[in-house]
Amino acid sequence: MTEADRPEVTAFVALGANLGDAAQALRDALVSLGAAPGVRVRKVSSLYRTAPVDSGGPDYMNAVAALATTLTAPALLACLQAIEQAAGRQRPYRNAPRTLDLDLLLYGSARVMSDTLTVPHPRMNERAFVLVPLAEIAP
Ligand code: PH2
Ligand code: MG
Ligand code: MG
Repeated sequence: MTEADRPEVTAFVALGANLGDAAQALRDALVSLGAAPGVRVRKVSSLYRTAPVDSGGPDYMNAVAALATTLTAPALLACLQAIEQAAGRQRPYRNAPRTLDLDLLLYGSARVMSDTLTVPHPRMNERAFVLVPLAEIAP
């Protein structure tokens, strides 16, 4: 099956940032996502200002987007990581303040457990900064 033949899958992505102009970073990321081949942005939550959880630094801006994608889950992950890299993402230590974090929450009803990807996201149910925006667009 070529990519264009693949059925569209609904995927949910959490967006977060707490360095620089975090709100603008989220808006830019949504534009990049919409421009990526095989990805359409279907719905976007409000932007939420949230206190850091298990990390330091400034408040975060968080949001969740619903995508329709013909990419496989690993290909979508690679796309998210490329957008993080383009936004100057660095990973000096776990949960370090970041210019942009794009986490794949759900990929249709798929369960994925590989060395590089776990879906559904293993910590999404513990995180109000994910669940509140997710409930806004997919109650
Ligand atoms: N992301 C984390 C750790 N802590 N806290 C908030 N408020 N928002 C986040 O996006 C966030 C966090 C790890 O990815
Ligand atoms: Mg994260
Ligand atoms: Mg992440």
